[in-house]
Amino acid sequence: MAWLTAFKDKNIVVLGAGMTGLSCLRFLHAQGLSFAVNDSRTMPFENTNEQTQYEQDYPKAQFVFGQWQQSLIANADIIVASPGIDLISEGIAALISAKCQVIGDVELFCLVNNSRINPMSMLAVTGSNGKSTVVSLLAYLGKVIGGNVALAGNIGEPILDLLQLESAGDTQRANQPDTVIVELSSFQLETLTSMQAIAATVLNLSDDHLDRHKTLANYQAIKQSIYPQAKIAVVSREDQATNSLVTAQETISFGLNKPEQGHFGFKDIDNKKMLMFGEQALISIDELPLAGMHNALNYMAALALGYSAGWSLTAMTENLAGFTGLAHRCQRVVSEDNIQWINDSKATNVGATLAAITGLAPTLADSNKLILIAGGDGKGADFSPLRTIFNREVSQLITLGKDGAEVANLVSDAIQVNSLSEAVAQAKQIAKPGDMVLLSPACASIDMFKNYMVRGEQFIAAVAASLVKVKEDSCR
Ligand code: UMA
Ligand code: ADP
Repeated sequence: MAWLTAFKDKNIVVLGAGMTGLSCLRFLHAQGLSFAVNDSRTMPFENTNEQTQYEQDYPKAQFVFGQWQQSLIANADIIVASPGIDLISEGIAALISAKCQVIGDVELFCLVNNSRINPMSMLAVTGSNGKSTVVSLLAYLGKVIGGNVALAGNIGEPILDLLQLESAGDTQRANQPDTVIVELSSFQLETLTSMQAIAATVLNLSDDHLDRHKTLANYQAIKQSIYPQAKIAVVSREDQATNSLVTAQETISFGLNKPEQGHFGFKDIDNKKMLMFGEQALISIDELPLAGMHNALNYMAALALGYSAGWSLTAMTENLAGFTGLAHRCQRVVSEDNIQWINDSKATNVGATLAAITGLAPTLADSNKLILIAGGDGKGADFSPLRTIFNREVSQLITLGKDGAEVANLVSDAIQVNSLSEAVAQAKQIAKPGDMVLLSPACASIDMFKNYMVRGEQFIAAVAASLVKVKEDSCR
């Protein structure tokens, strides 16, 4: 195989020993290749026992931890970089020699996949928001209609793990999926050039990861690089920035207006908002469990991608309602106090919080208030697109975290707190039955929590604790 020849007897360095780095380790080891794994953390493993185990299990791997090792990087012929490592700000880019090939794990997967006799088909999804929802929905649809599909990428499943090749010759394992649905972050797209997807989409574009990509234009260009690597471009009519720049590329669009033939959209029929494919009415939006116009767009993007792969539109539509969504995305928290507590911890950027408020505020009666808990690590984003909607829809803003003060400045009367439990306690004091308390931070969680899931779980726990406290108080 061409790719293996290109990797044999080369100095291969895997940067990062997280999820991605360890999947590279497993893959390169299975190919019988020698390589080094370099991580700037002193102990990327749980403990020294785990490290010793890895050293025993992967004898052809050299583990270098505690710093980026300059000589290793400078002498590398091939670097497989983990997406979370900013090669420029970490000072790594300057060390890399001109002849070195810098790739990511998805690129490595594609090099291998492209060289197979029957490559797995790929459907690729990027965008600032909705990626995980769309890929999960698409994987659900693919499976439920009988396809052999796999889900991989930024969603948390390193894609190389799909290539369970025990030896270089074993390329066609019986259980290999036919179609891989891959969620791609901008970080992964930066090191990807060889994907040959059936279809790809940039779902939407709003400020995110600008601490690394610096400008929105740069971030957009990285996202747009997905299209030349796909046959069909699936684009949003709601957001010009998602359109393909590839001339004469086959395109399927989705949007909230009435669609042209061959595209997805909406039309009011008999007072029902119908999801349409051209003139074909598919299903009423009222019959679908994921609320809000942003989810309506997600439904259409998933259908367009599945349709591109030749999946039956009728079968997909019949099964749309079976997918009930992912945790931490506008998820209702069970409570007995008649307050609507909503966990949208996955809203790690401005666009997601805008979508949450736009979708949820109209569901409140005029007499009920929306209390918003926001703030965290803003990743260099401009929060000003939130100003109008905050002032129009949010009765009380409560902020926390590294950039909490900047978020608080969008309104005149924000309450700033130091912890999520304090935020919940403040909200509890203000909220009346029927009101909504929404955690939709518009920021990443890493300044205060391990990840957005932990933030969401702590929110749920704080809500539960506030209920217990009320019960205790009422017993006194
Ligand atoms: N590392 C260093 N020094 C650094 C940065 C990282 O040594 O300065 C090391 C870390 O110590 C760690 C490793 O690199 O050992 C981590 O690599 P990584 O940050 O690339 O994380 P992985 O564990 O490999 O997970 C990555 C994605 N993480 C990021 O892009 C930050 C995961 O997406 C993805 O699920 C996984 O690969 C599998 O593809 C997470 C994410 O937060 C969910 N993504 C961002 C997002 O969705 O907004 C882009
Ligand atoms: P991603 O994987 O891109 O982060 P998720 O599906 O995990 O996307 O959703 C992240 C956040 O974005 C959640 O708060 C969710 O409610 C919101 N969201 C989902 N789809 C969209 C969309 N199409 N536009 C804007 N926000 C969205």
